[in-house]
Amino acid sequence: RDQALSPGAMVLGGFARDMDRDLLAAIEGVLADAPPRHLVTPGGRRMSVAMSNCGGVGWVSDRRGYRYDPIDPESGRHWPAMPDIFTDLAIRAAAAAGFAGFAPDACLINRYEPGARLSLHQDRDERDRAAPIVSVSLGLPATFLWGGEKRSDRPRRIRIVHGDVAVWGGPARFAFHGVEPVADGAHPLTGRARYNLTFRKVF
Ligand code: MD3
Ligand code: FE
Repeated sequence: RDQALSPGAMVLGGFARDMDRDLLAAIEGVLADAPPRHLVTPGGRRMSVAMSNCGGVGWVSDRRGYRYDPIDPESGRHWPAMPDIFTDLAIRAAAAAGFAGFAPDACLINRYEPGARLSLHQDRDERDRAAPIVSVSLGLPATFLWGGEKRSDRPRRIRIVHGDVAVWGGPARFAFHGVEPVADGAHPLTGRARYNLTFRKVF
């Protein structure tokens, strides 16, 4: 069930499955301190995905732009600490995909309700361009759109289910990617929701 998608990019099928309940409990803990919110893009559009963060810095967007900020602008406090179970998983997944020594300092938590989507984009707000990104999916299934170096490259569609972990770095680090609108449904552990954790080394 592992899939090498292109040099530097792979899906580790079910890599996080045996920890799903512990991961979801840790997510609940973080979200109790930093509730998920629908950020606004610099263009003024409300994102359909609700987001929060844990770790040293968190990704935020508003009318002024995108940035990594050590402070949650909603609360004025630091983001919650990254739970050890998150850090351990991210390091193990990166190593399994060939990126030894990954040291994430940020974890973005994306919550998708049915219909929520992420349009095609690149992740390029991170200062450390050598580190990979690790993505953990829980709850409702999704279809990743996996493009190329150029926005106009026709994306591949990749089905991602509960417990799958994707890792991309090296030559795949700046590929365009997105998530199709999540189909309606209910997952036994998350209900009508999909969670995605993305681990990054920003600084
Ligand atoms: C990168 N989140 O938060 S990465 C993000 O499901 C984000 O919420 C996705 O993209 C989510 O910035 C998880 C999905 C992904 C898929 C294919 C890729 C990232 C990729 C291909 C190349 C590079
Ligand atoms: Fe992304």
